Amino acid sequence: MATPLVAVEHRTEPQDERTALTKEAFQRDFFNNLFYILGKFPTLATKNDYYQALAFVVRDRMLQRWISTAAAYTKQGSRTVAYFSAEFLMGPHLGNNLVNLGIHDEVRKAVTELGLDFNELLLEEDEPGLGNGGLGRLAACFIESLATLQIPSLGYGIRYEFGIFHQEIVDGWQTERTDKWLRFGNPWEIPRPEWAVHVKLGGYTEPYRDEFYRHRVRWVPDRLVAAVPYDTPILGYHTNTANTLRLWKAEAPESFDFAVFNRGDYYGAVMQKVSSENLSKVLYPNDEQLQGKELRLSQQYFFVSASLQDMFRILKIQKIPVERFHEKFAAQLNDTHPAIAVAELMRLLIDENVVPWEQAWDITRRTFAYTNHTLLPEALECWPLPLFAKLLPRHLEIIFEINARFLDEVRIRFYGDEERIARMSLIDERGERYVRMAHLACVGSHAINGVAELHSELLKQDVLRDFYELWPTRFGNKTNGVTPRRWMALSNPRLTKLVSSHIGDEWITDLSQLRRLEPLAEDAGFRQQWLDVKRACKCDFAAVALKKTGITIDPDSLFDVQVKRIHEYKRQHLNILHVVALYHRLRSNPNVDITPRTFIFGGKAAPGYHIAKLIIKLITSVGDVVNRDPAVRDRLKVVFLPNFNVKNGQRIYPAADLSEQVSTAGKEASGTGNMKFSMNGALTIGTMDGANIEIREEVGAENFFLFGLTTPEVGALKASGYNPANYLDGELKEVVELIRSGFFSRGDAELFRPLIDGLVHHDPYLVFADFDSYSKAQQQVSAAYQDRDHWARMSILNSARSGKFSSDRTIREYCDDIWKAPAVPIRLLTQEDVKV
Ligand code: H2P
Repeated sequence: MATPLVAVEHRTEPQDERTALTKEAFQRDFFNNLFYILGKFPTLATKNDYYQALAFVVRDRMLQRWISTAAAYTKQGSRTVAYFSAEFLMGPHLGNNLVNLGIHDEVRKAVTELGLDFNELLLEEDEPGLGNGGLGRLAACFIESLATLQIPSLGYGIRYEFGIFHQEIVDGWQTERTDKWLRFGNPWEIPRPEWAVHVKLGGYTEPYRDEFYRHRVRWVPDRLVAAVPYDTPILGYHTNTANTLRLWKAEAPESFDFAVFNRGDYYGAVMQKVSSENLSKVLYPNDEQLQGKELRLSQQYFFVSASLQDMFRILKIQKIPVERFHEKFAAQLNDTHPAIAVAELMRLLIDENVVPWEQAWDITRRTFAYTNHTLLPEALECWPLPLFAKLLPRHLEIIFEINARFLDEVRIRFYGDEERIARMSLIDERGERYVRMAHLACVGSHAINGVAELHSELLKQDVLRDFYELWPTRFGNKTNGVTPRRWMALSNPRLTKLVSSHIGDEWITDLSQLRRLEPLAEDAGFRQQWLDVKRACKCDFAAVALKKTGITIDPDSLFDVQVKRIHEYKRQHLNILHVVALYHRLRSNPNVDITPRTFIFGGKAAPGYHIAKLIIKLITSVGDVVNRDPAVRDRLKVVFLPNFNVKNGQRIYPAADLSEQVSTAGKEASGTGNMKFSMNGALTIGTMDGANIEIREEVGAENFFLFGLTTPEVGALKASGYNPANYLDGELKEVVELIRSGFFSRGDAELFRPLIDGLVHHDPYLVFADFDSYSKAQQQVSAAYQDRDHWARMSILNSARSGKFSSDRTIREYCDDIWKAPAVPIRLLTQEDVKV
């Protein structure tokens, strides 16, 4: 009998040769994979080969769950959540799958016994960076929670060949490199070409009569693209559920046009292939001007159409009539990127399944729900009408019809209010005409939500006010959350061990149990252990920072961290102005007593967003001066960690003492990094914005450093005619002058001028107005950090009270209030069960 390698108490179901994990089986399979899948032997094998050999061992153990899950759903015709998202920022799979299978530590041991470095193998995985930031990462947390809660679900998105660019810092500037994540293959996905579908584009429409003499419309496209699904199993934590992330790759329907080739035009013959494949080639970075980007709209339609066609295929297999589409599926629109789904489902029902308009509309509305993620007006998608008409002529007709019927409803409700009709129309008719995707999403959904309390309120009062007045009951809030499996269990094993040794490990699936740590905050021994864990994480991060930036940082200094997309509303410039203020204080009075701090920044700027890139340059330039200045005596350090992504995040959150959440009030919809920090015991310095408000409510005002104007105060100040120059005195003035003088740019007084002049003359995000309040709050932080014991207490309480911010809680709310999707427990099948 082979010795069992793994204690898998949660496995109550049968296992066989392939799925049980004994040490012998592990080693056998590992080398089998190296030989038979990768075709390598140890002398030639690279680290990546070993990573892949390991990944395939793990994948084998997942497939039994995946097949069992699919079989159960198919048999039972289970109600299924379809999560539509143009982004899934998954992060590396291997570590997470090991944690969720419950075999992480055992596999680590087995790998180490083979003489290999387990951590090095984990780092070999090129993470699928198929998202920009919070929105894509939220989708990833959600599908993991759905699986953990055993809710049947499918994530639908795009398999971008190149994900978010890889950021390098060259001479202090961001430079973008193509993200070639598929270079060495992807062991986690299984292509399903047998389920490929065709997506139409362009062309024209024409009326016709079918064989029953019914009026119908035919769409004659001028292009067809094949959409091929690539499936990735998504494991629940310690459950048998393995759901599916289905990402679409674009291909030419015929990879080679023989007619053209025979005419001797080789290049022309492959052109179609090239142009089709472009559709899933690259992820668009945020904050790029997209209005006229035909390829982006094509991408959105491509994945939405493929996904809806796939859902019809599933209905057919399960013998569910199309009229019951909305009973089988609850589809969530993650922002407006997939909003075209409203028109596409209508088209599929009416044109392809001959469902009458009223019934089709009823099905459509009952199927979709829409989540808004931003209040910034420039981020609300609008497509120029001519572009839309050219690419999606049939959808435009359908949208016009939806709009006509919708505006009739508005007219009756709000008699004589023509302005309201113009505001609410799906078509923006002021000047050049646009299709308003947020309006389409609202009209086509039975539920609309924001992602934190304040954000959901502001949607009702501001951006979507007219829709709220029309349908108040459709609006709700679902405060974001993050998965504790990746963001604690996997990324912070030390803390996980400490916590579990005191309160058991149920908190991993019921985060509210962390509350049981509260009494331990009063236990001096526990506080010391807590600080020891934090220090060890800081040492780990210091090693990473040294390796990636060459900068040595002191693990005993306060780690003050801001990691997120670089954007003016997120105000990384407020943070760096404060760093300059501290530096200035130090230089003006070398004996000043300051709490040693390491300022850590990370985040990508959209390649075309010049001011954001200049903010990065300012951070790195300040760092260059401060880090080298002997007068500072290492009391301040500034690190810009390049290429912030999931992998780097996993090392940063556990190491942070202070979490910077400093957006202008009313601008950050929620934030999710704020939650990851707090869970891992960092204290927050933040404004009354997004989920910060709820974090503060949970952890207690005394464990949170609040500053800045509130949303109403921001509104009032702007209404009264904000003049940033009025705030330019005292320390702020000196700081601005120092930057202006060229001190941080080798005497070049021009370099930062666009940034500084922008602040002095416009400052749309009220950096100057909040500077003083921020600086005072930072002084409180410094003072508080001096009392390490008290800091430990606050840190423990932050973590203990972060239970609300588990994505399990968020997903439960979506399931109860919107999706009405019950859990379906899975019984594991063996190969015997599924033999033909
Ligand atoms: C966005 C919002 C965040 C929100 C996240 C998820 C678009 O993410 O701005 O406030 O938490 O969606 O709902 P991000 O800025 O990180 O790209």
